[in-house]
Amino acid sequence: MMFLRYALACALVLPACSREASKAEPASTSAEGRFEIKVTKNGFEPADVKVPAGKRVTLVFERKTDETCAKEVVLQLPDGTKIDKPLPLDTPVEIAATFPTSGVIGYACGMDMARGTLTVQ
Ligand SMILES: [Cu+2]
Repeated sequence: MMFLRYALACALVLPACSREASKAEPASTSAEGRFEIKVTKNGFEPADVKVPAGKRVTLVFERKTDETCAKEVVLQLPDGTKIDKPLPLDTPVEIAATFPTSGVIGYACGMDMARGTLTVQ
């Protein structure tokens, strides 16, 4: 007599992928001095933002699409500080700065393809 024994004991239990999606950040209370710039498939919108000279301002970048290469923003401040920040999808990224003198300051994506400007006045 032959007994064939098949042991089928392959049970793979994959743990469910749990996402840590909730990270509550306290929103700034003052809207004044905040300038929102969205990244859409058209690029930075609005492409030019007017900001006051000599005042502390907060630029709030928020990328709203994956159809863009602008997944980071590169900006050089008047004092020479280079800011290079990733822009995660649907996440506001704040850059606080003071622009002492009027003029036009350009910024771009990491590859310098999508561009926008700040008009300081
Ligand atoms: Cu780019």
